[in-house]
Amino acid sequence: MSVMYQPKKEDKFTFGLWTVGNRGRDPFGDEVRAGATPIEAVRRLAELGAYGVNLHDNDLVPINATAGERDRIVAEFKTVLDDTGMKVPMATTNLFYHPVFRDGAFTSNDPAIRAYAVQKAMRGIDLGVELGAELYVFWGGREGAEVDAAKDPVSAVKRMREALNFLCEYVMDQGYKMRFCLEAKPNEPRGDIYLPTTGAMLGFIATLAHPEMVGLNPEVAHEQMAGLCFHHAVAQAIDAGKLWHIDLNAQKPGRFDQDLRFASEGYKGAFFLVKLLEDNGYDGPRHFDAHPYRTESDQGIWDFAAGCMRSYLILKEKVRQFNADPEIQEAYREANPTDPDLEALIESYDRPKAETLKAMDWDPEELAQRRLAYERLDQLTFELVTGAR
Ligand code: DIG
Ligand code: MN
Ligand code: MN
Repeated sequence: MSVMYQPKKEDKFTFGLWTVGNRGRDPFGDEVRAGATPIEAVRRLAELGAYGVNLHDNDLVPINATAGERDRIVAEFKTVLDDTGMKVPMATTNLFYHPVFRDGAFTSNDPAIRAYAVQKAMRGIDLGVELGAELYVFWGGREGAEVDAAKDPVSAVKRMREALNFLCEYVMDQGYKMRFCLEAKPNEPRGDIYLPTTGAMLGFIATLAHPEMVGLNPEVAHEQMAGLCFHHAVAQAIDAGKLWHIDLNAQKPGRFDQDLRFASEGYKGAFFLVKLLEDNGYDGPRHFDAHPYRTESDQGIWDFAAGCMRSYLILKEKVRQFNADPEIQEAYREANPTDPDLEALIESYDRPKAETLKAMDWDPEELAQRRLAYERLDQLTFELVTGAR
């Protein structure tokens, strides 16, 4: 296999423990494989060239573990991290698997469950800090509704804000170096999930008491489930200075959340996503929130993991070729005419500019005639991504 696409620590590839630990259970079928244990995941991913792993609290520490059991498990995990040099850049709380959260966690109608969820998140934050995480993801998988007669959507947003404001204050009070990343999803497992898209999360962050501590963790499959262009959503996150983490996977349109191996579907979108990340100097983890096909054996888990990283590196090389290709770049320049005087006129307001602009004589018929040679540029892109060029 070409060493050109051999992952290195500086690529910052990370995997959730739950990805290579996935046992293949789905709503219509039982487990099909053992899945990797946390220790095995760290060791095997390190061998493949990954930078680190991420985890939900209960991926490592069972929800019913005693304090002593927790400390023993964490100590053993820290030892294997030290042995392999693997990092834990991000942690998160499982606020969706246990039946207690069946009607929500932070947005549950039951104040006792809301309080328990905040307590569980505080303990998850403590664990993340202990493992070296400086990013903490909140994915509200159960924060939603099927029966809107039972739940007030305005109260739901208010409860999410209260919980996150409380937890921001907790991090500040503890003196932790940690920032939060919000992950959106439109539905599944709830009929509708509140704050369903990255755009909705951006609007929500602006309402928080400490918006400077809260960013985004967009996921490919989740925006695509909403019928949206993922890399456009990521572009807005970058523009807002809020792209602090990202969940990479793949998805067929109109399906349930497939969490497929990165770039295994939608090659063109994956190419433009990698182009956006690399062209804009994204320096966060390239995190794979995906899992092997249910048809895979335990050996296939590592084919999946290697494939995620290799596919990213192949697309990264395609981006380099695209940016260096004279014919493509000439077509791109033709598609992006510049006029420094006009651009200066409209990039910021003052009254003289407004009066100059209002006095100008535009002919929309003439403007409409300008050539847009997009067919040629799109064909060149197709030929580069497919290797024909
Ligand atoms: C699912 O897309 C979510 C959970 O797995 C987790 O909270 C988050 C971490 O990336 N993604
Ligand atoms: Mn997903
Ligand atoms: Mn995710």
